[in-house]
Amino acid sequence: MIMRWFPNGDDKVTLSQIRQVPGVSGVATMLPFVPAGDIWTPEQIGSVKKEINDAGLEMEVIESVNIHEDIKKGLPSKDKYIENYIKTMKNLSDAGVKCICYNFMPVLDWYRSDLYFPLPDGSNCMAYSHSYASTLTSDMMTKDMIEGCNDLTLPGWEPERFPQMAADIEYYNNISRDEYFSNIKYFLDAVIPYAEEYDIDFGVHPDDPPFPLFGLPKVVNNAEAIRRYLALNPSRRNGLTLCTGSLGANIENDIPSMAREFASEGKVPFVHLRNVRHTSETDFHESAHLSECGDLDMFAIVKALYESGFNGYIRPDHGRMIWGETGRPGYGLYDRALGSNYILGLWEAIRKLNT
Ligand code: CS2
Ligand code: MN
Repeated sequence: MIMRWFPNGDDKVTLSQIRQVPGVSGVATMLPFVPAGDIWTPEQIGSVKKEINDAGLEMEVIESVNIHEDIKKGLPSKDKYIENYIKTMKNLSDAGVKCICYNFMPVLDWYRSDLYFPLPDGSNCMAYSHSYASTLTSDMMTKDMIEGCNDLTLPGWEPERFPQMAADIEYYNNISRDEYFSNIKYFLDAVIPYAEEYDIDFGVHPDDPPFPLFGLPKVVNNAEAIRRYLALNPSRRNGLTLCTGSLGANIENDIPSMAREFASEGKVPFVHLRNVRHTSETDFHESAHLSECGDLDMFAIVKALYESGFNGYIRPDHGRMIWGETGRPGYGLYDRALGSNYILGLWEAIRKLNT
């Protein structure tokens, strides 16, 4: 069980706080100030690793090493950025990293229409309204996200992305989903042999939310798309980050059955466990992790993982803001700590009933 943590003073939650959450042994982290496409140097990686290890925690998971837009677009310059990506993988592997979570979403990494949606119990959480999102231009969306970020970077909304967003959207509107999948395959075929050599599992993060915005191709939004993605390169290293909240935003997705299918193939190195409550077919807010607080059956999901022999990393993903905490939306300490221990409790009960 790990928690996400942001280095370089870019997190209000401290490593010593995370160290005190029972059962949490490490963090998923990243270098937020290295632009996508640049090499992460051994020095940069080493200093973050030292800080994490000195706090008594492990750094075995990176979320994310972002993919340069030229790779996603399939431009000739992609080879240079892929070469850099492989160098970063080597440097991470030398530092003991075992898993890289990344995404292949064009332009947008994730989006919520409300970062501070109030819940009846006085807490707040992130929420999504598809009809609202559909009225926005990319500039309006960016403005909303920057205003809501509480002076912390929002992962996936790094300022370097903003200037070319509108032009990028236009670019993707002119390529087909098949072309997009061939760009993914090109990337996977280049990096996965090195993932094998460097002993690193790749876990692609699903599209969040799983509904199309700005006419952009959706790539990892249901079981069929995941099958297609994993089949692009058959190595076990080409895996999935099973994010229950992202996939669960589409009520048609059966998360326990996806967990069973992909984890039993050994293709799930990393799981993001969180719950969502739907307010309509496309609209939802995030909720506390407990099954009864949302629409997902956490017991069924954890059981499916257990029974499929899952032995990767789990993090509680997003949480609500509770007990007056302020900070990066989704990434407060308290609710994620509660969520992690609820999940660990489910895991212990299922394990003991099975042995
Ligand atoms: C998402 C993403 O899971 C999450 O927290 O908000 O930012 C996710 O980290 C990336 O898509 C992974 O590449
Ligand atoms: Mn996630």
